[in-house]
Amino acid sequence: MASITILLSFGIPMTGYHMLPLDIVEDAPLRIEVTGHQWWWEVHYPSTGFVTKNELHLPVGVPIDVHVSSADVIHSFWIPKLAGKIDAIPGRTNILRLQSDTTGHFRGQCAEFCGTEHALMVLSVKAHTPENFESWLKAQKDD
Ligand SMILES: [Cu+2]
Repeated sequence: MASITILLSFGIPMTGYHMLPLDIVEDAPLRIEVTGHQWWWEVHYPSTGFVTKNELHLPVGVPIDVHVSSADVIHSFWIPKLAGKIDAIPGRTNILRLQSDTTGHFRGQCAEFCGTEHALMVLSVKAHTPENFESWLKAQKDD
């Protein structure tokens, strides 16, 4: 029993660490909060306070922590070109670290059947150069 406890105490933290898609950094440069709703995505940029609907904007070349939750039923946040799926669960926040290395437009899709309009629960993802991302943020603040 004692040897199992010792092995687990070494094994679990290391396994968990290696399952992360990107290295841990002290401060993620950008935090984006995504909440699933039947049947749309709410995307909140805490550093600015504004919200987009069914659109996620991010700068290329930097790791981003996406804090994923749900307002109603279980959804699954998935941008196939950028990262694997992560569940959006009511009352819980799951964190997905992702990074885009190219500018462009990507499609996100809810990957968990969540009701009659599940298939329409699409997220439009735009990866900007850092300069264009700052311009986009500024334009949102000015609106
Ligand atoms: Cu769904």
